[in-house]
Amino acid sequence: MTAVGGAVIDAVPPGVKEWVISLFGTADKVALLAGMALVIAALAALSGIVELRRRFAGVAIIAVFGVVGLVAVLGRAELTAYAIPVPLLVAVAGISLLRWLIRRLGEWQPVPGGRDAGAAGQPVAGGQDAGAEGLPVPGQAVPGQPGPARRRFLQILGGTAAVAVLAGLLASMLRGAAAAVTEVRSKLALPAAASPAAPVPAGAEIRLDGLGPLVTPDKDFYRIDTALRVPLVEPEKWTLKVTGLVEREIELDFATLLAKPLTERYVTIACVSNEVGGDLIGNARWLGWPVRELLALAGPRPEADMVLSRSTDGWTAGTPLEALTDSRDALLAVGMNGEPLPLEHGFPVRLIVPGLYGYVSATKWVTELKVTRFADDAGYWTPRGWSERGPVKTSSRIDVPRDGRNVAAGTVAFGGVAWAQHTGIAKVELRVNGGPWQQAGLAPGISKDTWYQWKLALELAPGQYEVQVRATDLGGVPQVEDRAPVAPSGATGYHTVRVSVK
Ligand SMILES: Nc1nc2c(c(=O)[nH]1)N[C@H]1C(S)=C(S)[C@@H](COP(=O)(O)O)O[C@H]1N2
Ligand SMILES: [Mo]
Repeated sequence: MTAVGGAVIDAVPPGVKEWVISLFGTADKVALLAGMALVIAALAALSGIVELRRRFAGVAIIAVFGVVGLVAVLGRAELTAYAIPVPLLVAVAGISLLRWLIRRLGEWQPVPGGRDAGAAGQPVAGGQDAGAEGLPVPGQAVPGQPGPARRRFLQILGGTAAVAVLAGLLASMLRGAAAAVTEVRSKLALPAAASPAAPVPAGAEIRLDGLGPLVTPDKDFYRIDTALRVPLVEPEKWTLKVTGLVEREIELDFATLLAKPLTERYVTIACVSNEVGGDLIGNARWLGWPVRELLALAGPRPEADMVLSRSTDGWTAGTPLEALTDSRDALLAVGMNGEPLPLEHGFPVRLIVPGLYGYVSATKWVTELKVTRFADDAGYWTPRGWSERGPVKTSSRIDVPRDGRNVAAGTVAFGGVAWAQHTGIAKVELRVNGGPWQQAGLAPGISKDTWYQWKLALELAPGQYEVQVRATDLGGVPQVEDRAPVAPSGATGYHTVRVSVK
């Protein structure tokens, strides 16, 4: 089911996926799985009805579904040998269950003639095999059997129970594997950074009710990926290969990585799917080995201009080679906010690149860096309608007061965040009902690679107000006013909140 779900995720047009993400937030996978459970239940019911009317017609439906499952499994990059028989076994079990139920039905419930009985007036369903299998001949009631309504209820109950047991077994297997990796993670001690993060400057964090923390705790950090279940990667077995257009291919294991002099930096990462005013953005302290040092060992060839990083689940990102070799702190990260990466955030190793959207840079569960060219390779989202390059767009957000709030007349405190990773923010301004821009108080950022908090107190008399925010980066470039949707390269436009002052 996860394989079919993955294939669904891979196949749906980006627009639909974005719509689903916006509908369900990051719980979209729950919706997908629930939707698929409904589809499967409907297919099962359909198979039963069809099979009852025409032998093997229902079996065919299940078989087709099994083949679809098999194709989906084979199409997944996280393919493991044990995954192949799963859809086949499920299909065989489904077909056996279906035939068994139909036979029971034949025993219990004589199918009345005429429903689908054909020219001869013989009952069709159950009829053909009843003789062959020595079952009661349809048309003759079997004494001592429960009534039809109760029978049907019992069958449904039995079928549901069987499915639930199977699902439970599968779930507990997965949970067991997750628990093992969770255990390894909890015992893992990360080394101290050779190059620690500079301390957070005094005043960088503005205290204002409703304004989130400057550093996002792991548990609140947004999560975006195509993985239906979190890839479980044991550090012991993890390796990273550097391949492609390099002088020397390199293979790195986890112990070797931890023995390198590590760098710790605050970096704000954002999703290209983040709407204006959205929360698919977070700021964390990442510990890792600079990617440029690894690439320097491999020696990229002069014609290379891109690194295609690949995750254990087959997902890929295409990052400009330059962003991984210039002076910015692009990291092969092992730590997040002082702990090993959480499983959902890429344990044991992911990429973090300041200044680029996650879809072209932040590969979680990373296992390969292929040095290549944009002309020859593309990351996962590029052929699905997203830009080849994904530099973060300068943006700002009003967090306080929230859109649609009622506030008391007088001094109203506005606050929020602004970001232009790797360029930095110079100023943040607010305007009320399209009036003149007023400069907000900008807190010192931790670095150019992180978001900045800002605050502005406005005197507001009773009435309706529309308040907008805009940021200007340290190069003097203001954020784009024209509204653009998230696809293909990130949303633009001013975040606007409406407040009623009473
Ligand atoms: N393996 C893998 N890594 C991935 C993705 C993915 O789908 N699979 N999604 C990327 C995207 S689109 C974003 S925005 C970031 C999000 O990282 P986070 O979930 O840790 O916040 O991860 C990136 N890394
Ligand atoms: Mo993203």
